[in-house]
Amino acid sequence: MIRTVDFDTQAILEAVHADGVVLCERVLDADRVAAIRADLDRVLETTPTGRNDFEGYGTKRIYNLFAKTRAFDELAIDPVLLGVLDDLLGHYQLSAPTGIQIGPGEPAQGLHTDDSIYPLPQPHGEVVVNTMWAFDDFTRANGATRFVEGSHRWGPDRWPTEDDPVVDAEMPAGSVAFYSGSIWHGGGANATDRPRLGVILEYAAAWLRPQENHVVGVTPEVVATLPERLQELLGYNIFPPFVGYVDGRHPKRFLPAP
Ligand SMILES: O=C(O)CCC(=O)C(=O)O
Repeated sequence: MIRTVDFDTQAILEAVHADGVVLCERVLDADRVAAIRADLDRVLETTPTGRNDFEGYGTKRIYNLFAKTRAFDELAIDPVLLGVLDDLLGHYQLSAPTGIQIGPGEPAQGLHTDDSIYPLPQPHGEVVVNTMWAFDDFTRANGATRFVEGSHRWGPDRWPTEDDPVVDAEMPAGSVAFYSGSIWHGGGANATDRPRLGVILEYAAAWLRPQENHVVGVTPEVVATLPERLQELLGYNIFPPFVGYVDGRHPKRFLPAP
């Protein structure tokens, strides 16, 4: 069973270091869950299902999230969350913020690690940290994310086998799972007749290219209206001393006046 802790930076860090994954239950109250859900439902109406096994043929993915909804502007810069990222990643930006609605009948996604997309020699320090926010109750039956606890410490020569226990991140709507980019995990099978909705806010070290190119995806006019910290997380940042400059200057200087 995955450990559950208070929504507290130190408690989360301790558990992620030890197990690679931790749950914080009911961080969002029912009204906030309902409001965010309603806006995601609007977006999902025009969101296609996946194109391959990894995305899931019966699963809808809301890419380019910050161009489509304002529902995550506050959550993405929540102080508890940023405290965790400050410790684990130092300088970072949003990598793959994505709504994931696993449809009824979808088989389990293959287990994978989120940081394996970067061709870095292993072992390496933490370069990716992910959060999965639940907007339905996550259950074993409806496709709760599955994790191999402790596998964030395995290194390059070990893959999950049938002998490795896989645990389901069962959590009520409004909860969040924090997990290391090196932990083996995947979406579960949805054996119910209702979809399961979650949103990953995934962050990567600022010296890496983020999975999604937010600078192209979210217009400068929209970015200009957002909190400054969120602008930085969407690519308008500098990794010291000067990675990310534009014409020798900080990229924020190129945003229009809000
Ligand atoms: O939907 C989930 O529970 C996890 C999905 C996932 O890990 C991914 O698509 O990378």
